[in-house]
Amino acid sequence: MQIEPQAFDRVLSSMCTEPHPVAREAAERFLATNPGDPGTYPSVTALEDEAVSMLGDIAGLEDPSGYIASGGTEANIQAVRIARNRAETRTPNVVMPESAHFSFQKAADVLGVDLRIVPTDDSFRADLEAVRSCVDEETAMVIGVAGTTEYGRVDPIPELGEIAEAVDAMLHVDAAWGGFVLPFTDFEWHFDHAPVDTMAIDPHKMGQAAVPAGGLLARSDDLFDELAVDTPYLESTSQATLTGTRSGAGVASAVAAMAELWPEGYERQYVRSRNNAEWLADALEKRGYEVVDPTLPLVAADVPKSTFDALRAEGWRISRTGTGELRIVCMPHVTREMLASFIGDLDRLEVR
Ligand code: 0PR
Repeated sequence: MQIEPQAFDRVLSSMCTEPHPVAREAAERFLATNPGDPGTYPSVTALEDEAVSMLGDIAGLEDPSGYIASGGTEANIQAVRIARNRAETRTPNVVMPESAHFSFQKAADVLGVDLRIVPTDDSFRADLEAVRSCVDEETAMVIGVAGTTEYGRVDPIPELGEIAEAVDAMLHVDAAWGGFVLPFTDFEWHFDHAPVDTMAIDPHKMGQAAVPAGGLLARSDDLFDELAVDTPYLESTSQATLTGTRSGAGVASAVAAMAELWPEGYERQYVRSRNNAEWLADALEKRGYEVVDPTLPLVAADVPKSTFDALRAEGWRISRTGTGELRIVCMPHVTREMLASFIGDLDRLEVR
């Protein structure tokens, strides 16, 4: 039986993309390896060290600890787990803006921490006053997002770091999507800009690696001691990952993509994506739609549900924000031609 995968030519909502050819090739070669068992598969373990070191370069961290996770969800869950295990209270809380990804809800549920969700301000970034009044001596972690899922916004990370430090809490930055474009912007988002303890940064999103390749980074190795469990019948003595058997394909493909593209290739891609986002925002504005100004290559616009449905019926893979705006992510596979054809369909199908 032959089932064709989804073609990318009408996919405008995904935060994943077509893997770079070198990433695809590396994934295939390492399909049968398991970095969860370093004693048996040492070559993929060496590659994983390489991946973490390159993620450290991207995220301003000189001597990084970390691993290649199954995705941003696992990285976020593990970061919250580190904070919970380090907390001295039995009733820790975690504070995050409402713009943070739903994976933190899973984390809070699985880990039994109290998740405190604070509003965002007019620019869709964490409201600092709200964060300040929400933290207390039981706050184990403050979360900032560097590239939000819905609007591509970057929270004020240095200020969140100050708030976290004041109550002795950890600071986690979710750069799962933004991490591979932010180095080419002026935003302050990484380990060298703020007292960041942990970060999610996913090669399988803007990093052009094959799925599954998420990234979890930590400022120091001892943070992972919080997660280590003994592994009696493996040659390695402990494991800090959430999953056991893991994808060597994800690890190899992350290394291949980063070795090929960091930094110039990613920068070229960022410029293409940004120009596409600006072109699209402009095209939508000219047609009278209210557009959320793109700060990273992600465009949201107030397009009526009926028009949205007509475009979906035409085969466009598009999605909507929680408040109903059309949302388009300018990933590497999204070309100007695709966007022009999308706008052509919008003109033809729009319901006013
Ligand atoms: N953090 C942020 C900021 C994210 O945007 C996402 C995923 C995650 C964490 C979780 O990452 P994983 O999905 O790798 O665990 N954001 C997209 C979303 O949930 C992911 C996505 C990817 C959606 C591909 C659609 C798609 O086709 O909407």
